Amino acid sequence: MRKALVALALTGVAVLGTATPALAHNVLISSDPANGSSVAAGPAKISLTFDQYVQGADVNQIAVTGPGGGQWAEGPIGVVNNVVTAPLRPLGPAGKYTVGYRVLSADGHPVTGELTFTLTTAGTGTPATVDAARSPGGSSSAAPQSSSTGVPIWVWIAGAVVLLAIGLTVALRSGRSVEEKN
Ligand SMILES: [Cu+2]
Repeated sequence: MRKALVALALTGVAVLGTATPALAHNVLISSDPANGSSVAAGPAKISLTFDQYVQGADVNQIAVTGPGGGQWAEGPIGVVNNVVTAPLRPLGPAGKYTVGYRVLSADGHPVTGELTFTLTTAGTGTPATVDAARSPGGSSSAAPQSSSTGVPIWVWIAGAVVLLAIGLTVALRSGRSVEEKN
């Protein structure tokens, strides 16, 4: 019995010890337009594909910044499993467009990144007046994001299991009545 508890405690410690590296954040695996690509006409939308599903959340954002700082993404952001999309306005000046994103990983952490594509032929569009595409129902850009950086609940559960196991081990070690029953 004691051996089992110690083993359980050690397992819990091992799980906690490897929690951070084992739970990888979402990684962008492809996009449309592709990073570094050139397009002759502005695409209707930006599409980002991740290695794991993305959580639908207000923190999801995609901003597309064009030459001269104009903003070209226009919400709402769509999330379907591991693909996040943002509608684009018809693009304007030729040049480099930077796609910046922040999405909520499957593990509950926000991840950010950016990629670029080049518009080779100027379009007739004009930039947006809002600064980024947002999730449906997304609140203002001033919304607090503290809740998205919390430790996943299972870490607390694993920690509680470890503490319980250690507590039981100590109790068994010092508890005479329990020893006599065995
Ligand atoms: Cu994470």
